[in-house]
Amino acid sequence: MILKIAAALGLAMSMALPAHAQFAKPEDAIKYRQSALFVMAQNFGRVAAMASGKAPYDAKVAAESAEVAAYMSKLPWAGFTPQSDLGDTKAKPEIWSNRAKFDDLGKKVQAELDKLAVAAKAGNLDAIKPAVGAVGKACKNCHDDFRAK
Ligand code: ASC
Repeated sequence: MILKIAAALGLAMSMALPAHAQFAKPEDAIKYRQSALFVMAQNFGRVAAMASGKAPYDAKVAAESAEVAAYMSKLPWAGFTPQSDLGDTKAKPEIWSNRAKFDDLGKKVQAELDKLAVAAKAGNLDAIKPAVGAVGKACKNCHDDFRAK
């Protein structure tokens, strides 16, 4: 019985991984956040290309891509762990010295991607366009302060 409870607890904790991500080594944390940001950017970029007319508007693809981007935007932040400021990363030390501002800007990206996902789900290209602009601005705001060139 005790063992079963322990096993269930262990399972519950492992399922909570994205929110309380633990990494075996700093390189894993770096890879984790870069991977999440890459998948996020790929999906956002697909919608952005439609918004700018570089790609034909496909409502279904736009909705799916925006939804994936919005979901992915929840993940990278857990990868900015204390020991992962050094290594193969463009993350600036300011992330760790000014974490509150970094977290704020990260939340803004998530909020704007959520709005984009709503617009894309509604199939409204006229609403998608400004939402894409707002996401791009939110990305840039964070990069300006916290990503090395
Ligand atoms: C993207 C992408 C970024 C942002 C940034 C916005 O599509 O990959 O990093 O938008 O260029 O300024």
